[in-house]
Amino acid sequence: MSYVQRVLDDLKKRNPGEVEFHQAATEILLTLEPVINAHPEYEKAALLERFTEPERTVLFRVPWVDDNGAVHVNKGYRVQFNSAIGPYKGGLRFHPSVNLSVIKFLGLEQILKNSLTGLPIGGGKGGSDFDPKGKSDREIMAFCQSFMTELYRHIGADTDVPAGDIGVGAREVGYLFGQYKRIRDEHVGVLTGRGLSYGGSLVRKEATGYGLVYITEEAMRLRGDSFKDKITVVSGSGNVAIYACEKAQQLGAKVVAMYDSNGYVYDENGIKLDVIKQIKEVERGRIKEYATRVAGAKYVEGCKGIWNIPCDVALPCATQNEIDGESAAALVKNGVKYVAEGANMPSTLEAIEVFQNAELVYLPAKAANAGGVATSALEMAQSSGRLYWSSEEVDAKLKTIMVNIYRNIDNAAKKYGYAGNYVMGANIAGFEKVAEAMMAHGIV
Ligand code: NDP
Ligand code: 2IT
Repeated sequence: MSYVQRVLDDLKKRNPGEVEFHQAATEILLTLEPVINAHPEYEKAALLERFTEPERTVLFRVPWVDDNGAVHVNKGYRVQFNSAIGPYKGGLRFHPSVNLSVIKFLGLEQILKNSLTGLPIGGGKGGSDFDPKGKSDREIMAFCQSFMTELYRHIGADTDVPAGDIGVGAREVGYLFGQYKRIRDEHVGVLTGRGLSYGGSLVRKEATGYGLVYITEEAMRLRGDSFKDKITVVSGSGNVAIYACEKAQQLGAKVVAMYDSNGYVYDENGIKLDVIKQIKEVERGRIKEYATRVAGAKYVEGCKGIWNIPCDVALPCATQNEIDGESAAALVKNGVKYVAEGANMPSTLEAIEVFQNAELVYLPAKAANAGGVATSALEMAQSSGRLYWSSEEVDAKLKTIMVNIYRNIDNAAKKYGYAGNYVMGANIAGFEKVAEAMMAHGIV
């Protein structure tokens, strides 16, 4: 049995029931075989065993009081996965589906994603099974303050720098930062995605969605193609989805559908993003509302049907495993040309196989959505330098980073004889740098 296969089998045995973690580890480890074969010293140093075991896992209780005086207890997590190339960096997710397996899959992905940005950031992830939906601002604040009252002792601007993810946006980052600053008496860049009035970076809010479109645009450009008139489906209607839609539309795409966890809207005239922003960013409402406000648009209950809509470009931007084998086959049958992942692990292993066996460009999450964390690293640089860059400067850096990521994953895939396989390319290019740093540090 190969070293890679043995590590994967052991990982499944030693982390029973962690299905999302097993899925991410399977997708990553099996593609690393060529690098491992080229470096027999890695096995002697138990490099993969160390790479797949978090350096530290923090689990904690988060008690809080709702507006009626009832006491609730949620679970809090921070997985500090790998600090070989920089301080732990990665978002916090607040969603009822959060558990240790979800945070570990996200953390493992984050190590390689952060490496691909070319910036000095290690991998981490955290969150809670708290559900922000329907909570008052005071309840959100109470929860965030309680969460940070434990988390503060584990993080720091040079140790571990959290940010947003599902259910954690500008409002939550604000409350988390306020509590950190109050406890530690330090105004430092300990969280990214901060508001512009207290150390945030221009373009961070837009960065994941914009970056997703920039890397897809580069893949198109090299094929003599562009976003112009491309029928595009974007899943989700949160931070990543909204700014992916915005940039795709600026480049001439026609985005015809988006969803939230209840159902999707289809607008053959092209989604009116100002209406989506009003419903989602201002009112925190449901996407169903869109069909009552825009003539000609229709709402369909349930999410899965969105992938049956014929499109040239699919940008999954909601959550893990939103595209299964069947949905992938429907997209391929309808002639999709580009699939680029804004969400983390939105495609099941079966879906990835369908995409890779078809004639299309498939850009996996850790490369395609790296623009968010890359811009977080730019925010860290600005915090350390105690200065601000203009939006033009940040946007230009983001674009360069995304183009470089495309080039690096393309080259890595070619180097090992897998041209066009960006899953191989992204995993290998991300892993090589982390592996080199870990070897340099000795057995730690
Ligand atoms: P938001 O909370 O802003 O938006 C999430 C969106 O996805 C909402 O529309 C939400 O619908 C939908 N969604 C969540 N869970 C489900 C589900 N189980 N089924 C269907 N729809 C669902 O999060 P973000 O936009 O920040 O994150 C979206 C994805 O992008 C995640 O996978 C995240 O890990 C990834 N990502 C985020 C980055 C960032 O900078 N924010 C960076 C890189 C990746 P509803 O409102 O109904 O719950
Ligand atoms: O998945 C991700 O890359 C994020 N949620 C962003 C992490 C960050 O630190 O900006």
